[in-house]
Amino acid sequence: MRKLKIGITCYPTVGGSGVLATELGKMLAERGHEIHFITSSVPFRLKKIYPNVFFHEVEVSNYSVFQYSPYDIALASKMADVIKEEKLDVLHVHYAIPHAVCAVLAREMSGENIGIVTTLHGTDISVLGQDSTMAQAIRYGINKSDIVTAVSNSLKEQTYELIDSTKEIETVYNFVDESVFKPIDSSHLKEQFGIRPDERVMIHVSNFRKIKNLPDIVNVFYKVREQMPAKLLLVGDGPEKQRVMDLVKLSPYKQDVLFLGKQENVAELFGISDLKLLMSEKESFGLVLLEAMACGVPGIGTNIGGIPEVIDHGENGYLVELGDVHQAAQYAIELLQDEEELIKFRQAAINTVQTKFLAKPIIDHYEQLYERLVALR
Ligand code: GMT
Repeated sequence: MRKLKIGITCYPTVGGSGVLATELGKMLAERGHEIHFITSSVPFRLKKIYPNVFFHEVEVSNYSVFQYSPYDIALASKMADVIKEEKLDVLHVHYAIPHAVCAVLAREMSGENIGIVTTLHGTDISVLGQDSTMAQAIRYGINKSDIVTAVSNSLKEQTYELIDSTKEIETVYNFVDESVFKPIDSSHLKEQFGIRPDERVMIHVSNFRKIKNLPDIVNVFYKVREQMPAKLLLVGDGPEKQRVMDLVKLSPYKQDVLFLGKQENVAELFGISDLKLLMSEKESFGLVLLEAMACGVPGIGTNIGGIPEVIDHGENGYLVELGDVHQAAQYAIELLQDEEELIKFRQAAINTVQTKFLAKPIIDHYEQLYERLVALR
């Protein structure tokens, strides 16, 4: 395939959509494409230097007349500049609001007939799609994009339900970089965290928003902890963190819940983990679940959104109804007490990633979408 100039816009801070967009950009760059990130800061997963990856910072004016700084206008203007100056072939935006609308505006401003791909990630539809101040703009961004993808079938269906649009939406699953997320022996970390060899380790990684249902995670852990020695690793930061810390302080098991904050090398933490918990009330996919599975850590997740497209119940993890802490704990206890079964689940988790969510075929798919767009112009 010929090498393209691809603009990528995403939220550059911690969050699944930004992670996915950045990993995609890096892998496209490794295939020889020229990548232009147009974002408010350098995407946090963009650690390595690539000669063909460029960063265009969106700077927002704080002019005193503005009651609110117009980020969306600044982003659209920057996109238009980059489209023209860098002669982009494609603009791929992640998360509908405001990125899809800004891309459409930027195409108009630039006067160039550039192809726009919009990838829907989750809360841009499941939360904002129900917000009357946003729904119309989301529909506009979707309808005016040339290609729209969603990260799961569930999100695609939800988009049709919530956003009155007839635009064709293709499911392109999230993927993991298997050179980073793989089974790792990081057992030395156990000692550093004060985890004894006889203790099981459960892990949750997120941005600690309300929809992640952190109290359910902690309550599942307490029930497990009543039955066996165990530790819970809580990785990440966000608005709910203090509330969860306050909750944990009251527990007799407070010593067993470790708040690790934001961590760079999550794969190493998965290397010491036996089970991943994701008890969210909304989750279009659950990228972090996939990252855990790639490292050989099975998950227990809610039967919500795209999670059932990642977890095969009873094979590589378990699904429970939203809020069913009791059932989740039951599954966890059974699995963690049965070493042979746990090994089977660990292997099944790795197999699922290998067969359904490997980076290569998914990046191929995105490349085909770009190629289709470029051929039309
Ligand atoms: O909810 C988050 O953690 C961040 C959010 C985002 O949009 O940045 O994640 C969404 O996109 C991820 C990548 O596609 C999905 O794996 C998450 O399931 C999805 N989050 C929700 O739907 C709540």
